[in-house]
Amino acid sequence: MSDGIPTDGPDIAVVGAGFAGLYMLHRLRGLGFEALAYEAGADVGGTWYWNRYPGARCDIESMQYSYSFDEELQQEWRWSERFAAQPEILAYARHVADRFDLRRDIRFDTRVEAAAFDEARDRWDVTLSGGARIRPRVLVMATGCLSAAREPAIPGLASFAGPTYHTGAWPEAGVDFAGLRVGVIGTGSSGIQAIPVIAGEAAHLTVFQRTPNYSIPAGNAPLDPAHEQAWKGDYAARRATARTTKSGTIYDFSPHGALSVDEAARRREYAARWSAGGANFMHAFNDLAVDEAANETAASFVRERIAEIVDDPQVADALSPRDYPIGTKRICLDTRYFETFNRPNVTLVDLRRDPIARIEPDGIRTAERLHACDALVLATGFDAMTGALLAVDLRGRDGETLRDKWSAGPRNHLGLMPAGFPNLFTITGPGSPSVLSNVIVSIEQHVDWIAECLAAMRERGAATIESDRAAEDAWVEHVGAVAAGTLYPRAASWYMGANVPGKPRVFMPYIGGVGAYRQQCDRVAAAGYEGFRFGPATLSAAPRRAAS
Ligand code: NA7
Repeated sequence: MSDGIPTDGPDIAVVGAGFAGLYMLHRLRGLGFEALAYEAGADVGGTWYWNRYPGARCDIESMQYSYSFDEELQQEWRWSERFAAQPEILAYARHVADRFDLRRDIRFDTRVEAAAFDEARDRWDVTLSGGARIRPRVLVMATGCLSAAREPAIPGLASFAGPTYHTGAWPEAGVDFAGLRVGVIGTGSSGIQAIPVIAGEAAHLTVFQRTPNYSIPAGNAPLDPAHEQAWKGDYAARRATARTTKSGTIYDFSPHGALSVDEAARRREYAARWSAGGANFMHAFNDLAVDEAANETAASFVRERIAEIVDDPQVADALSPRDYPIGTKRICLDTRYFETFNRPNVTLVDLRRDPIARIEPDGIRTAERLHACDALVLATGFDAMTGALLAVDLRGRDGETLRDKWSAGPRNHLGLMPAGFPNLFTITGPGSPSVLSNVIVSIEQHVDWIAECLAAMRERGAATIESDRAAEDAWVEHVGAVAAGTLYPRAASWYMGANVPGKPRVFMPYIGGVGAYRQQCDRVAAAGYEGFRFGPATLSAAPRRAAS
C-alpha cells in the first residue's frame, strides 16, 4: 500500500470462471502474466454451474461443444451422449480446472461488484463482494451472455406460498416434484427442455405459454463410438474447419435456396433433417435466414409436424408459432416436447388468449380462472448479453458509466472493448458472434486474441490499450447493417433485448459469421491493433511479469 489504496490482487483480473474465464486464466498463465479469476459461484462452470434445471442440455453436439486448445484434452475426454446434459458438461469444466491446475488462481464465492478506472494510475479500482478492493491493470469480463437470470414482473409473484425456482439459478441439491402440481412459466429453450422431464415427475404440470416456439427434435442418443472415433481421428482439422464456418459448428450446409427446388425435393430435405435431429435442420437451404418466402417453407413444415404430433387440434394450434420467422429466435431442440402435451397430467395455458392476471398464494390466476400450483418454475430467461456486464458498476474515463454509455444499446469495438474503458476486455461481448455461434469456439478466439494483445502490449511497454471512438462507431454501424440484411430483427427476441422491459431494441450479437469475424480480428491485430490506441507506461503503471 503506497497511497492508501489497497494494492493487493493480481496484475490481471478475470471476472468469471466459466468456459471463458478458465481458458483465459490458462492462456495468461502460459504467457507468464499474473492473473486471478473471481467467481460468484462456489465452483467453476459458469452457465453450466447455474442452469441445473431438469433436462438442461447443450444444443450443440458434444464432439463440437468443447475446447480445442489442447489435443490431449480433446482426445482423452469421453462424452456419453450426442448432446451432453448439464451434469456432464459441468464435470468437463471441473476436469479442465483440475487438469490445468486452475483452481489455485480462482477466488470462489466472490462477486465483482464495481470497477472504476483510475486515470492517475492506469489501473482498475475493483470492489469485491465483502468490500475487499483490488487494483489490477487489466480487467477481463468473462461474465457470460446468458448469466443474469430474469424474473418476470408478474404481480403477486412474491406472495406465492410454495417454492419458486428459476431455471437459471437452480438449487444444487435438485428439486423433487413428485406428487406436486407444478406451474412452468416460459417456453424458450429452458422451458422446452424442462417441461417433458417435470411432466414425468409431477402429479400435474401446467405450462403457461406466452409465445410458442419452433422446436426440432434433438435426436439425442448415446454417442456412437464410430462417430467419436471419426472425430478424434481428425480432430484438429475438423476444429480448424469449424473456425471458418458461420456458426463455429460443422453442419451440413446446403448450397441451394429453398425455392430453387420443387416442393417434393424440399420436403424430402426437411424430413431427412427432422428425423436425423438437431439444428442441422436450419441449414437445409442457404436462404432461410434472409428470405421470407424461403423461411416460411421451413416454418410451415414444423407447424405441420406439431399438428401431427399433438392429439388435440386446439392445443396443437396454440403451440404453433406464426408471427415470426423460424430461427429468428434461437431455434430450440427438444426431446419429446410436443408429445408431452398429449399426457393426461399436462395442461397448456395459452396466455395470449387467457393472460395472467396475478400470482396468488395458491397458484396462478389468469383472466379465466385460478390454476392451483404447489411449486412454480420460472423459465423466463435472461437479461442476455449486457445484463451480467451492467450488473457490475463499471466506470471508465471521466467517470462515465457503462450503463450510461450503453443506454441506447451496447457500443464497443469488435465486441471486445468499449471506447473510454481502457484495459477492459469483454469475452463474447455484444457486437461479436457469441450467442449466434458455438460459444466455446468464440470464447477460444476471443481469449487467444486478448492474450496476444496483452503480450503485444507488454512487448511495447504500453500501460494501456483502448479502442477509438471512431472505430467503435464504425463497428457498431457495421453490426447493425449486417443484422438489417437478415430476418432476425423481425422477432421480439432476447437477441434484440425485447424480453426485458425498457431495454433498447438493438440486435446485439454480430451476425457476420464466426469465420469472417475471426478474419477481421486477425487483420486488426496484424495491422498493429488498428482502431485501438496504446498508452505509454507511467512509473506506477508499468506492466508486471509474474515472479516465476
Ligand atoms: P428465453 O428464450 O428468453 O425464454 C423465456 C420464456 O419465458 C419465453 O417463452 C418468454 O415468453 C417467457 N416469459 C418471459 N417473461 C414472461 C412473462 N412475464 N409472462 C409469461 N411468459 C414470460 O429463455 P430461456 O432460458 O428459455 O433460453 C435462453 C437461452 O439459453 C436459449 O436461447 C439458449 O441459447 C440457452 P415470450 O417469448 O417473451 O413471449
